[in-house]
Amino acid sequence: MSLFEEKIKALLDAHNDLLALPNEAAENGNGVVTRYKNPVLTAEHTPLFWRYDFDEKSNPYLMERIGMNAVMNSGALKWQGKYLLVVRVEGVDRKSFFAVAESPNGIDNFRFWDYPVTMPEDVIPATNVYDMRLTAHEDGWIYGIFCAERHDDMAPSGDLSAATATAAIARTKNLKEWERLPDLKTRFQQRNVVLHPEFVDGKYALYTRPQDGFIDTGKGGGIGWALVDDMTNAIVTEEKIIDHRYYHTIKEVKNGEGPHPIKTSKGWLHLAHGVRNCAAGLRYVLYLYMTALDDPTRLIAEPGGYFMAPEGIERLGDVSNVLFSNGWIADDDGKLYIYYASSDTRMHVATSTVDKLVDYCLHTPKDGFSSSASVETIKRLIDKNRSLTPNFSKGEGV
Ligand code: M1P
Repeated sequence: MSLFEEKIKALLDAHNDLLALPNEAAENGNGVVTRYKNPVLTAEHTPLFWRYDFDEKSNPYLMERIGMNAVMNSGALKWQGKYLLVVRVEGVDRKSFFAVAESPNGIDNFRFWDYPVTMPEDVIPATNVYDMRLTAHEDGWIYGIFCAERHDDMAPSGDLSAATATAAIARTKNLKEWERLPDLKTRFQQRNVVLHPEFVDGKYALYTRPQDGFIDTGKGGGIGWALVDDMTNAIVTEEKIIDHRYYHTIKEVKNGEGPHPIKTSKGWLHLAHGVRNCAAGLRYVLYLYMTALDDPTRLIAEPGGYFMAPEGIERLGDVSNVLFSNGWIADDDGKLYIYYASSDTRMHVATSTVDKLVDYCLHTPKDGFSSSASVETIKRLIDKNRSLTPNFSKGEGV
């Protein structure tokens, strides 16, 4: 074996070890979700043949030719018995693209398909695309709605950061060939647009996030709801906010729907992200809420605070202090796989069950919007626990 061949073998062996690494549940969960020790995907999981030219003549030093920077915000779908992620992969050139990775069990052994997704362009090509939400709609198509970002040509000349965010729409039957549909037409810029899986009043229903600017939601914001007649020419004429932002909460600055909600016997179960500002910058956390089965715009449960926030290594990355989720999978037995990215850098899984998260939503106290309200809520729980055991205050209770 030549030295070049030996170097290739060493690369392949190390990569195979990484892909085959078993994942284990982390200890000390809070009873709501179980985290796992390893991320399910990192930039290092991307195939070596996307990154290395294995021809000794053109790459005698066996150097990486195309670098990958991060994998993050991934749509998720159980498909043909496999757990699939449509991953946002970001190259070192700062361009994101989509690539499918699949796992036999949802918690480890995720492997990318050979080629990234070739996503057709809309009339005006996008500079960057990211954060796809997948919906296997009852009309028989699998839709992917994602953000298409373009330079804002209305910005003063020389402003190279000004951009616009639009909800781009594509559909597929096999996750390989994608049909691009026209971008969503709406008065506002949009990110975090998600297709509800069922028709509502015979129409397609979208969760939206109207925003006045590219980053700032401004006066807009909140998770919105809009009905559209036709996904091949989706036009939002009316949009109403169903999940609002509030002062001094985890979603004070902005929020956005995660993946599409899961239908349960007690209502639609939603996963979303909330953003607040602090001296360290924006902090993104995940929260849950529920809406009514007979009217998916009516909130029926608003547990206070976050459900998951960055912990340990999750706090660090390209955009630190961020958890973001746009994909989850509910198995037929009720087991739930929540796929989330930490700090815009890597993908993780956390597991729970639909029943547990419904219980969490229905029994976690609401945000009382003040410190004294929070204290009263805690006191009610203490009183209840004291009534259960006289030795409670000595730490010998329950
Ligand atoms: O950097 C954190 C996230 O910021 C944006 O989310 P939102 O539109 O809610 O502010 C997106 O760019 C998202 O991709 C990113 O993870």
